[in-house]
Amino acid sequence: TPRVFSGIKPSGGLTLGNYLGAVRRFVAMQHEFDQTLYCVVDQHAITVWQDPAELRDRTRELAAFYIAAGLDPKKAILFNQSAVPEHSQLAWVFNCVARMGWMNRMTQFKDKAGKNAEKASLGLYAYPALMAADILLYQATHVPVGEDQKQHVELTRDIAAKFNHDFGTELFPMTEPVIQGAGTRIMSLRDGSKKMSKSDASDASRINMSDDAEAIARKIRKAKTDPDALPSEAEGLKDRPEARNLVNIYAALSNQSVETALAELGGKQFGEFKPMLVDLAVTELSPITTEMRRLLADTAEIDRVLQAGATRAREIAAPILKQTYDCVGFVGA
Ligand code: AQP
Repeated sequence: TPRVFSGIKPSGGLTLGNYLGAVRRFVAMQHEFDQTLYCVVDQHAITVWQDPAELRDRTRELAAFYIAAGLDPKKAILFNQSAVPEHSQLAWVFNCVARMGWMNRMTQFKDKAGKNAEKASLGLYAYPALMAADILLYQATHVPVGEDQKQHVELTRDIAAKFNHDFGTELFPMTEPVIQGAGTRIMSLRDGSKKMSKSDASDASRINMSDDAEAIARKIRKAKTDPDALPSEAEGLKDRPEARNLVNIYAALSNQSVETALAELGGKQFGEFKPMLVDLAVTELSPITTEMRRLLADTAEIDRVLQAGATRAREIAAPILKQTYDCVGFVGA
C-alpha cells in the first residue's frame, strides 16, 4: 500500500526552506494518499547538542507549524519520533545492515562534522541509518524531501535492498524520494551557493517562519543580488545564483514554474522585483505564523495531538518491527 513518511528536525527556528522544500508538499500529499505520517524527528536533533528546554519548545513549535501550514491531525499522523520507540529499535538492526563504506560517502556528515570529525557524535554519523528506520518502519513508499536529502533516501533504498537480500524477504519497499517543484532547493539570502539553513550563523541569511512582516521585508531588501535586470528565460539565470534563488522563491510562493514567473518578471530591476517578492512572502507566510502563535498558546493541546499521533503510528510500526525481528532471528519477538 502507498504510504508517505517524512520528518523535520526540531533543531532550530523553521525556515522558508523547510516550508517550501518540505511542508508544502506534506500538505498536498495528505490529500493524495490514504496514509501520511509526518514526524518531529527529535532523536535526529540531538545528534548535535540541544538545550533540553529549547528542544521541548521547538518540538511543540514544529508540531504547531505542521498544523498551521495545513496538516490535519485527524487525517495525517503527526507525532514525535522519541514517542515511538520502534524507530530506535529498527535503527539498531539497520546499523548492522549498513556498511561503513556507505556511511563514509554521506556528504551531509562531512558538511556537518566539518574538519573536526573526531569530535562529532557517533549519532551524527549513524543518522542516515536512523532515517532509513524512520521511513521503513512504516514501509513508506514515498518520502517528500528537499534536494539535500536525496542521498539519504538513496541510502534507505540500499539498506532495504540489502536487508531483503540478506534475509530472503520482500519486507521493505524501494522508497521513492518526492523532490518536486521550484522550492526543493532554497538558498541562503547572503550566499547563493549555500542552502538556506536553520543553523546558519547569520539570521539575515534566512527567512524564519517566525519572522514578522517587517523582518521579512528587511531581509529581502538586503538579500544579495547583482546589478542586472531579470532575464525573461530561465537560461539567463544560469550564472546568477542569487537572482535565481529569489526568482525560485517567488515562483514557489506563487505556485508557478520559474518559466512562467519570468514571463512576468523578465526585464524588471531588483528595485522593482524585491518589493513584489516582499508582498508575496508576507501574504503567503503571515497567516501561517499567526496561526502557529495561536496554537502555541495551548501546549497541552499540542501534546495531546502528538500523543494521539504516536499511538496511531505505533499501530502501524509494531507489526513491521515484529516481522523484522522474526527475519533476523530474535527469539520472543
Ligand atoms: N534550503 C532548503 N531548501 C529546500 N528544502 C529544504 N529543507 C531544509 N532546508 C531546505 C528540507 O526541510 C526538511 C527538513 O530538514 P531537516 O529538519 O532535516 O534539516 P534542515 O532544515 O535541512 O537542517 P538545517 O537547516 O541544515 O539545520 P541543522 O543544522 O539543524 O541540520 C528536509 O526535507 C529538507 O530537505
